[in-house]
Amino acid sequence: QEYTAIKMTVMDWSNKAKEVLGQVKELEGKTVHMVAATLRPETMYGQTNCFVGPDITYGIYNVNDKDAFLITERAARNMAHQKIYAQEGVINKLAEIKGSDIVGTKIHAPLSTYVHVYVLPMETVSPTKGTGVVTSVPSDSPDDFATVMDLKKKPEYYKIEPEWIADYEPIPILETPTYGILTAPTLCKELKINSQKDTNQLAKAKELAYKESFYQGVMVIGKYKGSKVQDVKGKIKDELIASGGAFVYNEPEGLIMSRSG
Ligand code: ZZB
Repeated sequence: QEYTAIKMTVMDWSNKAKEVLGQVKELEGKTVHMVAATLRPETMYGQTNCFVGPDITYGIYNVNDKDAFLITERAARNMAHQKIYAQEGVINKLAEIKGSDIVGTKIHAPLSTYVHVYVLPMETVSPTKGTGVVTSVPSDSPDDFATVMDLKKKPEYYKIEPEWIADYEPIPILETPTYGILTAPTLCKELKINSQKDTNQLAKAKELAYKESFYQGVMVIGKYKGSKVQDVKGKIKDELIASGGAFVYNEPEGLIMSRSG
């Protein structure tokens, strides 16, 4: 699986992260990027937050003299063999931190309409897919919209400050004949999805959204406004990479056992 890896740069750590990382000498002067794997680079205009799994342990890995990536250990190992680090094959973990401790960190997400956004918790983040860090586009991803709804309804339960999400409304990115300008909210309503826990309905919604957006979608924002998604998806990805906001990340095809089956 080939993903576009989006670099979301840390602007201000949460209080808890400051406590945990404050003593780590190796991080002094380093820029840390939370890296999210996506299949939808054309939707990056609509990023309203970033998700981590609250119970997942992340590492902060050295990339070069200036930069470090916050990702899972598994992703760090995969990246070591993809000409991403200054030293090919070398994994250098500078620190470790739990997802719940990162929640509330302020980041800059490339292309997002919002100047900065916050890191929030999502219960359904898979530790074995992508980087374990997920960028959130509630306009076009049903999982993201459902989770954002949960967070807005029960901020205390999820241990977040309401203002980390309250002012970050979904932004129309593309229009389709079937679902209009807000594909994910429309699908969640039609399929009666009320929470991130509605996993069966969410899988169905995701499938429908992927198909309709790719084959029928037309951009309603950015420099390619008015163009078909199919025609500009690759260009938006290439430009994100050229600007230093993203890179290509390849995920190996699972285990040998599952491959032979
Ligand atoms: C932004 C985005 C915008 C995404 C969208 C989807 C959609 P798939 O299809 O199952 O291979 N993702 C990435 N890593 C994880 C993870 N560890 N745990 C949970 N979700 C993860 O999944 C690829 C998509 O799943 C990625 O693309 C990412 O969300 C999320 F408008 O990035 B996406 C209809 C979907 N729309």
